[in-house]
Formats: sequence, C-alpha cells, structure tokens
Amino acid sequence: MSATSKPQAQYLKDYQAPHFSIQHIDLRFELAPLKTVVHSTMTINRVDETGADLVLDGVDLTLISLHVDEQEYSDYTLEDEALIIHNLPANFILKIVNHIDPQTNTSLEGLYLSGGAYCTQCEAEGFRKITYYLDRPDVLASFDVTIIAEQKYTHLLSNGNQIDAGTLDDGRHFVKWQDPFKKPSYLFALVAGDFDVLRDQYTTKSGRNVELALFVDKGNLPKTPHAMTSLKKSMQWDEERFNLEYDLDIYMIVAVDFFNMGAMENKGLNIFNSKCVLANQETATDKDYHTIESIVGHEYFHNWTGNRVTCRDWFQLSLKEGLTVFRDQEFSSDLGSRALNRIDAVKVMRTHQFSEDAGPMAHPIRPEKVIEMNNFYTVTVYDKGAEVIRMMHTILGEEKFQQGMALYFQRHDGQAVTCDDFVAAMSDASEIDLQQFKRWYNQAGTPRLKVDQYFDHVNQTFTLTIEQFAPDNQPNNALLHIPFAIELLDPAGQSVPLTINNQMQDSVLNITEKQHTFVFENVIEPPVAVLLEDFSAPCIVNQTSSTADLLHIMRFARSDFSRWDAQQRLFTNEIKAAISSGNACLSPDIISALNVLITERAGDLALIAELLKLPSYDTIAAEYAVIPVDDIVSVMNAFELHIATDLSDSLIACYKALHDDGTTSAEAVAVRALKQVCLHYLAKTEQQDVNNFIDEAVASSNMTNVLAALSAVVKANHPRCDNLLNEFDAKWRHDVLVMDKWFALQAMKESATCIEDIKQLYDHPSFDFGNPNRVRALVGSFSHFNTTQFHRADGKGYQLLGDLLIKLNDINPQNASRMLTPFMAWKRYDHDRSQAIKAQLQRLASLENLSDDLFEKVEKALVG
Ligand code: B3K
Ligand code: ZN
Repeated sequence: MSATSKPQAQYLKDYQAPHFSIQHIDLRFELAPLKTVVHSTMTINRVDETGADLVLDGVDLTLISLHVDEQEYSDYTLEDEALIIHNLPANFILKIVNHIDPQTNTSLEGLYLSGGAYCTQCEAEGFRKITYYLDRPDVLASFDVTIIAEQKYTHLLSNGNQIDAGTLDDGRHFVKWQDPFKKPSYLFALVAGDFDVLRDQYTTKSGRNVELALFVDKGNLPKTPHAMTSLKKSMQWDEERFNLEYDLDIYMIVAVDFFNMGAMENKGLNIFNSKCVLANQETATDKDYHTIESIVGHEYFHNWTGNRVTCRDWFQLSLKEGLTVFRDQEFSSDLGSRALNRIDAVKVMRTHQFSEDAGPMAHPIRPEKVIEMNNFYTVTVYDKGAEVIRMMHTILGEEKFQQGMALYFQRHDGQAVTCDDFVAAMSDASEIDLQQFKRWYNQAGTPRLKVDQYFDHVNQTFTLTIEQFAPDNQPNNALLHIPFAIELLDPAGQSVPLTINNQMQDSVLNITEKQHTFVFENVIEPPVAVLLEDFSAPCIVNQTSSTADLLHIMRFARSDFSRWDAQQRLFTNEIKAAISSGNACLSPDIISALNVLITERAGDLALIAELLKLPSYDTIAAEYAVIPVDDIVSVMNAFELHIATDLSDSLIACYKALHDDGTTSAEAVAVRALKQVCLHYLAKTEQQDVNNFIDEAVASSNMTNVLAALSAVVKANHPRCDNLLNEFDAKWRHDVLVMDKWFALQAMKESATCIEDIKQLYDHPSFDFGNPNRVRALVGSFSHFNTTQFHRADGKGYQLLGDLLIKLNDINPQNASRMLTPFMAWKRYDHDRSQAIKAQLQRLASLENLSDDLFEKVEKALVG
C-alpha cells in the first residue's frame, strides 16, 4: 500500500457481470530476462448496452502501443493498476504491446524466473502482471500463444496442443500453442527452460491416447517416477469413481524450485513446486510420497472441478477448491487407508481451521469481503470447504451425490458459476432440500454441539439430546443442518442396532433444529455412544465422557477414526487435568492401554502409530481461551517422558520385532511409521539399545528412517544431536529439498541459542530469502513447531518473525502474509506475550510500503 491510499476491499454483494467478453486472445512473447515483450491481440465484444469504458487490469506493465481495429488508438487513460479505454465500438480487435521484467519479479506471481527457467503463476490475479486484460474468472477466451526465446531454452511450453514450431532468422526459436478449451486468464501458463523430460502415456477408458510429460531440472529424472505413477492413478481413479476423462491430447507437469504454493492446475500444463514432484527413497519420506500423490491428484482433478467448470468470481473459490480437496481426499482414501486419511484431514481442521475460524481472519467458506485474494487460499476455503462437500455426500449418499455431480457438469460445462449452482445441482438430482444446509456457505465459525445422554433401565431406552449453539465469535449465526453420525456400543463392544418407533435408523442423525431428542429402543444395557463418528460435521462436541467410556470406544468402535479420536480425547483430558492440578501424571489405565497397543500390534500398524502419539500443542491450545503455553509444554514433555520410561521395554521389543523391507508398500510404510514413534519416545530415555537404533536409522538409505532418527534426537535434545545434524549437512548440501528437512530440524531445536543459530543459518549457502520453501522450512518450522523458543518470554522469537516479515514484505508479499499466521492469535496469549506480538504487528502496520497482503491481515488482527 502506498502511504496515501488505503487498500480497497471488494464485496461479494457488489458482483457485476463484465461489460465486454473476450472471445479470443492471441499472445506472442519475446522472452528476455529484463525486458520481455508481450504482444496481445484480443477479439472483444460488448455484451450490454451500457456503453461502458473497457477497464483492463494491469500491474507493473510498461505500455508500448495500443491499436483498435489496426488503428493506433489514443482515447485511453492509464492508471496505476488499470488501462481504461474509452468510446469503443460493439465489436473490435484490440492490440496491445507491453514490456515486463521477469528477472526482478520476486513476487513469484505473473511471469518470473525460477532458477534459469521462465514460468508463470496467474491465479488468482497474476495475469494482469503479464498484460492488460479482463483478469477475472468469468471472462472465458480461447488462447493461442507463441513463445520466442533463445535456443538455450530448449522447451517452450504453454496450454493446449503444440501447433507450430521453428527457428527465426536471428537464431531464436519459437513454439506456438493452441488451447481448444476456453478458459479464464488465471489458468494461462507459460514455461521456458532446459529440462529433462519423463515421458509416458495413458489411454482413457474411451480409448483416447494421452501423452504425459514431466519436466524437471537436469539431473532429476531419477526422482520423477512416483509423480508419473501418481498421475496415471489419478486419471484412472477419476474415470472409475467420477466417470470423468481427460480431454486434451497432452498433459504436462513442470517442476520449478521457486513457487509460492504446492502446485497450480493450469489447463494441460500444471506447474508444481519441485518439492511436490521429486522423490526417491533416499531423499523423500513416506509422508512426502503421500503428499506428492495427493497433490498430483488434486491438480489433475481440477481439470473438471475448476477448469471445465470454473468460478464466476473469486468469492466462489471454494466451489473448485473445497470440491477438489474432497475429491483428492477420496482418491487417497480409496487408494490407501481411509482411516489414516480421515485422521490427517481432521488434524488439519482441529489444529489450523478451528483456530482460523475463531480468530480475526474468520470467514465463511464463501467470503464476503476481500482485499487481497491471495489471502483467501485458506484452510477454511479449502479444508472446511471440503468438509461441507463431505457433509453433502453424507446426507445424499454416494449414488445421489454422483448424480448431482453429473447434473452439475451437464448444466455448467464451459461456464463460470457459483456455489449456489453446485448446491442446486446436488439438490435437484437428489430431490433433497438443501436450503438450510446452504447456510454453511455464508456463516463463519465452528458450531458447538452439546450432547446429553440418558439410559432408562425400566423401558430399555437410550435418549440422546443434541443441541446446537452458534460459535462464540458469531453469535448471530442461524441454525445449521448438521449430519451427526453415531454408533452405540454395548458393554461387550458390540454395535447396538438403532431403532426409533420400531423403525431401524440410519447412523446419521439430521440435526436441523436448535435441539433434538432421539429415543432409541431395545437398548438392554447402558451403551457407550460414539459421537460425531468419522467427524461427520466440522463441529466441536461438548461431552463429558469418562476415561472408561473413552477406553471402551478406543477398543471397540467400528470406525478406526473414532478409536483414534477417543484416544486423543483421553490424552487431552489428562493433559488438561494435569495442568489444572499441577500434577503431571498419566493415568495407569492409559499407560496400560498403550502397552497393549505396542505389544499386541493388532491391526494396521500405521494406525497404532497414530494412537500412540499425543495430540499436537495446537490441539491442546484450542481448549483454552488464554493459552497456558508453559504449562502445556511442560505437561506434554512430562507425559512423553512418562510413556517413554514406563514402556521402554515394550517399545524396544516392538522396535526390534518390526521388519522394514525397504519398499514403498503400505505395510512397509506402516512399519516405518511405528518404528518412528517408538524411537521418538526411546530417544528420551537412557536405554542402551537406543544408540544402536539411531546408528542403524541414520545409516539407512531410506529418508523416512534417517529423518525419524534425526527428529527424535532433536526433540529429545539428545547429546548426539549436533554431530548428527552436521553429518547430514555435509552429506546433503547439494540437494536443496533435502536441506529443507535439515533447516526444519535446526529450527526445532529447543536450545536457548536457537534464535541466534537461525540468524546464522540465513547465511548458509543453501538458504535464500527469495525461495518460499527455504523460508518456510527454517522460520515456518520455528514459529509453528518450536513452541518454547518462539514463545520465549523475552519476545525474541516474535522479533525474529517480525524482522523476517519486514524483509519478505519487499520480496514476496504472498509468502510474508502466509508466514504471518502465528501472530494472528495474539490475543489468546498471556499479557506479556500478547503485548510483545502486538508490538510486532504494530511495527508492520507502520511500514510505509506495507503490501495489501500484509495490510489486510495486520489490520484484521489489530482492529478486528
Ligand atoms: N489453485 C492453486 C492455488 C492458487 C493459489 C494462489 N495464491 C492450487 C490448487 O489449489 O490446486
Ligand atoms: Zn486446488
């Protein structure tokens, strides 16, 4: 923001259809680092009778010439971020030539240089940094793109199919691309570089051959097979589960090192952050493998949910993101463990989304007011958005949900639509009324549910009373339609059939009123109720379950997710009790339940690994209005030590009994996950065997094992920590993605010198403030996971982040804004800490050149 102008907000209620449509755009790029010439020729029509000026978006562009119907045209006004052209006819050809400067573009938005390669990022509003355009998602045009560059850029890529290529007289070469599908500007992409290529092909179920190509930096081919396999699995899964086929002759993925997020679904030419593509067993963990598969799937699934049917305006972002996250979650669950994927998704909701929804950035999944759109690619729009789709899936069932999807595509293929259009298709196809359900789209905050239970011995009935409450920060929210799934367990752990008025009931109860009472019949003995089974709605359930009930659920619930959920509740209750009593002692019943898990190892080992983990700091913090930082940390440390000490023999026996065959099979991944948890605890003990385990793990050629050992020694503050980290640095300095793991480990050291160490690491040859991966690995890990050092009483942790944000404000405002998030909850800390964070926010607020990205969040944090 400039000192004089306050950034302007946009409101959903002010949406107006564009006055012009752009039928076609022909783009010609002459690439050069400091001065790229962009020639744009657009076929434009008026679509109303208002006689309005044509207002094109443009940011950081140098206008060279403007022609209307081949005539030089001067009836325009050039503003800071707009080109306003007056007195235009009904139909015309507009030719614009402008210059841009990719080399100094460090925002990683528009056209920029990543390493030696040119690449683009246009979503949400980056196309306006390339040329003057109606840069909004409801303007759909066909694109022809010619790229001219020096020969050293061996690959010149854009959307669609290649239709021409050749060499110019001056020695440069060119390639021309044509995208047969009309698209909004945010899906435009261009890449030029010298890459290695992994090529493959896929035959769709209707027999079309699709060429697949994965472009990576030279030398990285050995790290590409997993992403390619993931792509083919995604294509097949979308055909089988959603009946959706790919529609172009070629699908390209390019991996680049400098990228603000995970990846981007540009039509036919996805651009990926290299960390979401490159993997082999030596350099990537099992978790990295899973993330890559899910992001490759996510971007592929956007081809239908996002590209073929896109958003009318950016307020509708969840139309494509919530739906596509739901689809990628289902993909991962169909291919892998449904329970583990559900656990991962719910962790994101409870740790990040609930806190966003309770804080100053709270917004509905369809926001109503936005200053900087990039600030709304949030866990709310994405993950709560996916939960909203999941609830519709729960209410409709798979068959009707798929009928709704089919109707949605039948009605809207090739259009830019709203979330209402999506819900209408679901409702019309299923004949289920979703009017009340739609409130999930415009109400922020996490609803609370109060559940009362009563068992009547005489009548053998069990009564559940469920009452819904608006979130504390959104007291005026209207009643929601909440699908509330339950299971009743008898004392032997068997599921009790649900009967009301002699009718068998579905396990999903529809809560639509303020309060509902359900009387279940033929319940012979007092049951234990599993509430909100599988997290059937993004709500907080207030319940006072006894330790015995939770242990019962943990043993017997049919849903593995709910077993884990009960275990988390058990730990949370114990931690809270220890904080209030000052006596950090875990109940013997829990210790023995953990012991049974470790010694019996019944069922999925990866699930057992999850059951053994304490909840995250954020999960516990969410339980408090004012977060008792020091107490949480000290009780959690004490509990971990207690588990490690009491169960060390079992942990050692378990570790020794587990055999890792070194493959990527689900079984091997599960073995490594369980070994990792064992080692995490054992590193806190003085057991003799631990050194051998560490030696064995760090010598492994499997990064999951290596990192398991390193993270265990870092978190245990083990005497071997520094030596092991130094050896790792020496071994991996040539590989920036592996070094990110090392930066993250450095940032998580609880040592008092951590902050000074981080400042020194800014000078490490692998570190680069301009690369979001590096910044997040080092400072993001510090602010999110190093609770004791980030929240130091002397405020130095906050100062470190504040200094970084000031620097990033100039380099990359989008990344700065993302990194700011830990400051948003400042009011939830004790007086000294909250004042210290506030002071950092005020420092930012006083910056003369504060970006819109930071302005929006800082203002919300400070002013509300
Ligand atoms: N649609 C992109 C995200 C764009 C973010 C812009 N700041 C990736 C995705 O969600 O698939
Ligand atoms: Zn997406």
